[in-house]
Amino acid sequence: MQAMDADNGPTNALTFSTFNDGTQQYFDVRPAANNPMIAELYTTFVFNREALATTQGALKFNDTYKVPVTVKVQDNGSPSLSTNCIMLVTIQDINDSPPVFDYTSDTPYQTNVVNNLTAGTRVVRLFATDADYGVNAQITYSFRQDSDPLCTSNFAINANSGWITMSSSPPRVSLMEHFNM
Ligand SMILES: [Ca+2]
Ligand SMILES: [Ca+2]
Repeated sequence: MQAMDADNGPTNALTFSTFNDGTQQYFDVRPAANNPMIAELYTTFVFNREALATTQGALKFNDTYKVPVTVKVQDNGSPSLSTNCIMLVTIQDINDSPPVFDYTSDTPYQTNVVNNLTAGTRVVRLFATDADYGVNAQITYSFRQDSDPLCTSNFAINANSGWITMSSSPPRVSLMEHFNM
């Protein structure tokens, strides 16, 4: 950011600082090496988008988080005059959260099918969530490549919805089969 001071002489020496409004702890402002009228804003904190809901001072706009920071610029005159500038720093997402299924080891997905189900019959729906944002949170469902061939020959999975359906009619499964998908 750049500031100007209409005065001349030594009073146009400017000092930049972060304003003490709660988020100053995350930022540091320093004059540019070759121009004292320009200040550069640095972070002193490792932001984590998934933790911003509990980060002091972070503001949520739809699914985007912004952190306000107020920079104060003051001259060297007497009395010293100053101006504040409020900026909103958008915290962008990185893909650091894997999708997670909504089951636990105590409550695995399980369902029973009978031999006379027709192709297309819905069997069970998988559901996963991803704490990231945008494309980083888009989920595609598929069977593992090393899935039991009996599984992949009898069931289909919808990549978008997570629904597993019967894919063959008549089914080629025994009533007692168990599948790991
Ligand atoms: Ca992710
Ligand atoms: Ca993330």
